[in-house]
Amino acid sequence: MKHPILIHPDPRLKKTCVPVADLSDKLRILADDMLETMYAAPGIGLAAPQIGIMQRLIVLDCEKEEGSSGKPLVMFNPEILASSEETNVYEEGCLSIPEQFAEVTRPKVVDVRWIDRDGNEQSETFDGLWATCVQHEIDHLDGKLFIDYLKPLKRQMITRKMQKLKRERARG
Ligand code: K2U
Ligand code: ZN
Repeated sequence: MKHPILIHPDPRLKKTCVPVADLSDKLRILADDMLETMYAAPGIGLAAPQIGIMQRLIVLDCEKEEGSSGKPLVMFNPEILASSEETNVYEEGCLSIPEQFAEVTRPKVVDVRWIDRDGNEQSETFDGLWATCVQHEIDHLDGKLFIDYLKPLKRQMITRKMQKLKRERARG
């Protein structure tokens, strides 16, 4: 099922999430719900705190080739083991900060280790949009948003726009 996505500012988006202790069918169903929510947004990544679940779980699918069946990844307890010196600039957005975009500089290549939905440890090197996305999602697990990389004035401007959006949505 689709879950509502929390909108910034929200204290749950600033908290550090707890590691997943034991995999369960409940957590596997949650991962499937997160993929459904992500595709419907549409988005290419989603972190559990964005739907109010304060656990270290992210999903991503950055396969953008038309017609490709997509390559959904489910990552429990993802960790960045190494990052390249070389950086990449990407105009990022966030499903929790709708319609706002800004350039963010991040390492171009990252080595990531995680536990997959079958409970097996995986590790892979990501480059390009996959690298940007997996770093954006892991930041969410540590309560970090892409606007935290911006100058204070720009961040405040975006936060004020989101507060206005939330007031309007509350009025229905
Ligand atoms: O975590 C999220 O909010 C989903 C993000 C993931 C993302 C942000 C920036 C750069 C890469 C991934 C996006 O809202 S998904 C929307 C999107 C779609 C295509 C390209 C970039 C962002
Ligand atoms: Zn985001």
